[in-house]
Amino acid sequence: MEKEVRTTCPYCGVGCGVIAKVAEDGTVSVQGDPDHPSNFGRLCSKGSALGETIDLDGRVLHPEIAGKRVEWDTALDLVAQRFSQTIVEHGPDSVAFYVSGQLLTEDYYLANKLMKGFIGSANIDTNSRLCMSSSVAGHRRAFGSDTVPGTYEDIELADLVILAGSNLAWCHPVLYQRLAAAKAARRAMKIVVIDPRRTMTADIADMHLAIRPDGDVALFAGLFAHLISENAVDQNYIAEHTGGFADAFAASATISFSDLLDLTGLPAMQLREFYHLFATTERVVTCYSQGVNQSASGTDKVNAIINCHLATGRIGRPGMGPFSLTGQPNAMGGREVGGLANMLAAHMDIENPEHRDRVQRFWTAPRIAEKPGLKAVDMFKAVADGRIKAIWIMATNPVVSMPDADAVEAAIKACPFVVVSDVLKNTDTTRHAHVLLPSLGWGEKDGTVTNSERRISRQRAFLETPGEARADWWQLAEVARRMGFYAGFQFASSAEIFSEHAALSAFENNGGRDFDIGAYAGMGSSSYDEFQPFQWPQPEGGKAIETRFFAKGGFYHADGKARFVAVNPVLMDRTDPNYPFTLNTGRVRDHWHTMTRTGKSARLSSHIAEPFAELHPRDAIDIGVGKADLVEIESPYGKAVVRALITERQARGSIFVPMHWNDQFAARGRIDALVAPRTDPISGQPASKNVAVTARPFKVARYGFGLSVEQPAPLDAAYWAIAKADGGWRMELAFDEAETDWCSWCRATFAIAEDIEPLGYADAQTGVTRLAFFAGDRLLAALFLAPEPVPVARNWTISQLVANHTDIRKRFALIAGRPGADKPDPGATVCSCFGVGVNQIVAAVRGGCHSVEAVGKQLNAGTNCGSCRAEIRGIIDACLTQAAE
Ligand SMILES: Nc1nc2c(c(=O)[nH]1)N[C@H]1C(S)=C(S)[C@@H](COP(=O)(O)OP(=O)(O)OC[C@H]3O[C@@H](n4cnc5c(=O)[nH]c(N)nc54)[C@H](O)[C@@H]3O)O[C@H]1N2
Ligand SMILES: Nc1nc2c(c(=O)[nH]1)N[C@H]1C(S)=C(S)[C@@H](COP(=O)(O)OP(=O)(O)OC[C@H]3O[C@@H](n4cnc5c(=O)[nH]c(N)nc54)[C@H](O)[C@@H]3O)O[C@H]1N2
Ligand code: SF4
Ligand SMILES: [Mo]
Repeated sequence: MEKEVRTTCPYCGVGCGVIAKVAEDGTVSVQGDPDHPSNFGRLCSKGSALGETIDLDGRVLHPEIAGKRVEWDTALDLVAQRFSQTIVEHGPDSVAFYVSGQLLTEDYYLANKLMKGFIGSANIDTNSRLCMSSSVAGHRRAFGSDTVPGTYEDIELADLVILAGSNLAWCHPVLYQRLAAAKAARRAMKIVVIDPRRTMTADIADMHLAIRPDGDVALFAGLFAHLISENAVDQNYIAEHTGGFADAFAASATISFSDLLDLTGLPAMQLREFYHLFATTERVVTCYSQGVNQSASGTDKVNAIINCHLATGRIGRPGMGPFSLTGQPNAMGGREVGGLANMLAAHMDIENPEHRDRVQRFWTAPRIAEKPGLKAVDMFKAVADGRIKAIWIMATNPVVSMPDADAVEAAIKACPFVVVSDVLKNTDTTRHAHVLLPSLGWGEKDGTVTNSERRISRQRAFLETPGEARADWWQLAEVARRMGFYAGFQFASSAEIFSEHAALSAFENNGGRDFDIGAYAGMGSSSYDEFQPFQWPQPEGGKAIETRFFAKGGFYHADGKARFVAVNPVLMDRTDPNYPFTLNTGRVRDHWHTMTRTGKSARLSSHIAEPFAELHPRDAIDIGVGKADLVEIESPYGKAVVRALITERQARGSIFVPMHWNDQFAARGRIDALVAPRTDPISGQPASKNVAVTARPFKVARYGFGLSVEQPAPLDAAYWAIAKADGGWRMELAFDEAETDWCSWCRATFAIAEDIEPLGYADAQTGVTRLAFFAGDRLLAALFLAPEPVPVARNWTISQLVANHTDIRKRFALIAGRPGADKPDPGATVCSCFGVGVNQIVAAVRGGCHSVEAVGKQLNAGTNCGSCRAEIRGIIDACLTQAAE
């Protein structure tokens, strides 16, 4: 019988409800949960493709020591023994956990409890350091607590929505859909996007402020001064509920207007217009994400934004407030359990002796960490210099995602004892594990996550446990008990852990701490099963549900008041002529982080199939890089080689490269190898969006494009990037040598038997070589080579992996690299849900479909998850502009 389970999407912090259906034959389909208050049934391209990422390909299914399968007991005993021994010999600070906002709250709670209460060190940090820590620090400075005051509904209710450093259309697509729907229904709503790049998100904006990298502090400090000079502030709110106004004003008032223009790089008219719009609109929500957080001035950016909301009293009321968009599915849950090295559990402070005492008593813990532990960048430095001698990495891939990634890899390699808990066997990080522990993945594990609007939802298991994989919390509890900590770690289920976590949130709270879910303390497993999504706080005793904070003050500093923060608008100068460009890094629509999951889906891999660098056309000319050439980017820390994507959307002097590609999917696409380990002085968050680099053409003798039904052997090429395709694999290639025995190269790479003769040709004059290998009526592999980027129609060629080739003409069409006239090439995928390509959309526009809706009607494109609607609108605009010219 078919099974239907309500769960939560494991990707972004929007936290969409998902209904997973498991058919009798075991196939899984997913749809948006119409009753979930985050998405009301919507899903984006990644959420819709969840069913394609849960196969067991590449999974680690048994514990391993030094790459050899062992029993769980052996692995757990070794982990406990090595951690205990290291602590005895070198003290509690000689060990560390590096965890993740993709852990469930229950896993996270136990990791933090074990390290801070039982091992007695605070050396537990998380990838949220790279993601949210500037927001946490900014909130704590302003509010006295890490509180997100608003709700998603505010974004729909606002008359002005500011998206600062957020590519909402690609990174929080369902929130973007909610925003787009609200704007369509209420034309008066204005949207302002602040981003150095013109992203897809900018396409629905009334105003795009193409700010200079890191000009945000100046922009919002200038706005703060403007609000005061225009008397657009709320004097009562300031007087009753805040402190520090005079100092903050003094700091902002010193910036002259010409300095503002210089620091923000914006035209005077635009700056004035934006300031006027903010000053004259009551309902304003300012959403911000990594363009704000991932900066050497990240915490000041957050406070510069909050200052403007506090000054106008626009906080905690419907349609108003600063809104930090969280990235990972459980970034917020991690903050609740105190997963950062400078926090204590349940939003308590490690520096506060009363808080430490309270947590220790609640846990009846033998000790409690006395001081903050090492933040991610410093943690890996301590691994490198030997201060940390044993590390446990869980649900994160630091060799790809940490700044100065090559140094992080070297540190992990040199560390005497490395434990990694992951779902995959081969990642850039797992390959250095002494002990590799197989974890349960999405659909197999049970627990809770908290989204950006403080809403806690259940992730539920609907798949069989594969092999011997076990929940992360189970692994932690087993190790804790083996280290001798029996009493604190006797949990039989995630429900029991959640119940303890809820009880701690209420313990001696009495309204003194924002995070209180006491209503869920002591919850049994059946209520946990029934659990409906809810927003905190939910104190014990069933008090009225309060969904927003701070409309009437009530901040968490000792005096109950918020603080204005005097911020410091400084820019990082590009003083080194050897590294004249600003490298900006971030995300693409259909990939998730280090691609360990989205890389499994052919559909998701078809939107963008290789790492790229967005370059401004004039910069491309200056450095001599042509369309689709390869470009080498270099910083003092490392090098990468990616495809040039020349576009006016990019600002001059900036280069954008996605963070996703790694050693599994590209020869040199791991961009964090170039990112300097430069951090915000308050939050310790790395500045991954503003890195000094240089760029030059990557000269090759031959460009190539390959297809293969089987996964190829490690690619012997100067450049390669590989992606899943329907029916096999696709790869972009480049070679140093012009002439080689390409046939032998294919045989070795694609494991082609000697008795299979290639079809194709090699033209010495043009340097073009084309080879294809068939078995029966099936294509096995093909290789296309040219002295310039290979001009074959990618999507059509890839479709030949699953085509029948009995007809010899079809084989020749493949060699030609283009379809016959009867089968037009769909072009690069735009809509991954329905596999609709750019050429099809252009044809529909030329045929009279002049709106996204009309294109949707004809081709279905954009009618499922809607993530590509901005791109479709862009294609329509481009076609219509072209037609008008
Ligand atoms: N498709 C997809 N979605 C995701 C993820 C994913 O991997 N893939 N990851 C999730 C996670 S963990 C996170 S944290 C979020 C991140 O979500 P976002 O923060 O929206 O994504 P990013 O692409 O990292 O960066 C956002 C934008 O900041 C801009 N920016 C760079 N420098 C500056 C600056 O100085 N000022 C301003 N104002 N803007 C600047 C960049 O050009 C970029 O367009 O996405 C989540 N959602
Ligand atoms: N240059 C640059 N670097 C960045 C960023 C950027 O914008 N630019 N963004 C930063 C941000 S915001 C983030 S959030 C990080 C993300 O970076 P990471 O956290 O390193 O990226 P993921 O690929 O999500 O890694 C998750 C790992 O956990 C495994 N996994 C999946 N499910 C489970 C599970 O249930 N249990 C366990 N134990 N393992 C599991 C996956 O296979 C994968 O190996 O990257 C940061 N790095
Ligand atoms: S917006 Fe997309 S990725 Fe984010 S939670 Fe919803 S379905 Fe998942
Ligand atoms: Mo993130």
